[in-house]
Amino acid sequence: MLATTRRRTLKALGLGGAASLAGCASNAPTANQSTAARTTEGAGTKPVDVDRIAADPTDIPDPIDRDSPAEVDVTLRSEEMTAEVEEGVTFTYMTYNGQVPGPFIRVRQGDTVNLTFENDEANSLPHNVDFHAVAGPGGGAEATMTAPGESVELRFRATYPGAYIYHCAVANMDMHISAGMFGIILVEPPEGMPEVDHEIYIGQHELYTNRSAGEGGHHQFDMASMRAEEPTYVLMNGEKYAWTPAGRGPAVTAGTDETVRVFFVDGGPNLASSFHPIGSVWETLYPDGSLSTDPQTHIQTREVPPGSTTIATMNSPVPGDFKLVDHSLSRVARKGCMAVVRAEGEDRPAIFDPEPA
Ligand SMILES: [Cu+2]
Repeated sequence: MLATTRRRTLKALGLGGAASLAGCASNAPTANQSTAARTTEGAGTKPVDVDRIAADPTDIPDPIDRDSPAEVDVTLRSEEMTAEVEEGVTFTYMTYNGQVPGPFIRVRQGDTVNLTFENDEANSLPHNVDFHAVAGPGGGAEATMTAPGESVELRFRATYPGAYIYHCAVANMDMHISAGMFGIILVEPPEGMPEVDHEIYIGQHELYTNRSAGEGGHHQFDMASMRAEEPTYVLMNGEKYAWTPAGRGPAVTAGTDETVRVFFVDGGPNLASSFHPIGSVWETLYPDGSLSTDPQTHIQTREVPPGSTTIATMNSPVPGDFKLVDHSLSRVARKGCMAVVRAEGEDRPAIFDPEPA
């Protein structure tokens, strides 16, 4: 679990009410925080508000263990906060609950969601949230439009299953999404989803700044490069190589032959991702996060447009590091877009032998 520092202790995204009574309190994603501030090294950077802006890919609520609808309380809090994109490079992100992507929300088809949306009083801008899982005007965007210091409530029923993006949708929505305001709400079908060994959560998006990738110091958001759709960084979970052994954090680990389900969201705001696991294929894949059809099987690379998701599983019979990438590979080599799943277990030369006798 991540140890993060924050400007203040924040309420974790919570589930309460009927869901808690039904024994589903463990569904609440964790967001344990303390209050100290921290300063990065490096000339020209800004003090950071949080050690890691990258969401922990394993921080996903447990599968729904209910056979009837419930009321689910969810709190999303918009927070503008400075953090490192990579070592020596800072950027002032806009976030839901201080992480990129925002918290993974998990409900069951037919559930009623009681959303509290808060706009941190320390923020400088209005924010809101548009859920693609909401059947209603703007996905809730107008209903949740708030100025700094305001808090509003929205009640909606999750009427159709699937994995859906949620994102900020104020007038400069491309800017706000680019700064980090997007995440996944998963609406499980009543019968649930097949059991797997591990689930992880990855969000890709683009950062548009006034400097080059890797140039030290504080990067300002840059409207001209966003208008031209020429991002400085293309990232998974908000930081360059956020969850890679060679980058900022450890790989996600799984045993050989264990199945890993990846919930992937492309926040964009502009670029589609050609999502691929190097050294493997997607064993099963639900295009666009639709759980209304059977999954495709043995898919090498799947395009995920901005504003959409995919749900895919992978497993490896042999040990090694499996890089999750956007196969538009300049984004990997030049702009920071990668995550790693490490498979641990016994070698199997009959399947893969790098040194045949
Ligand atoms: Cu916003």
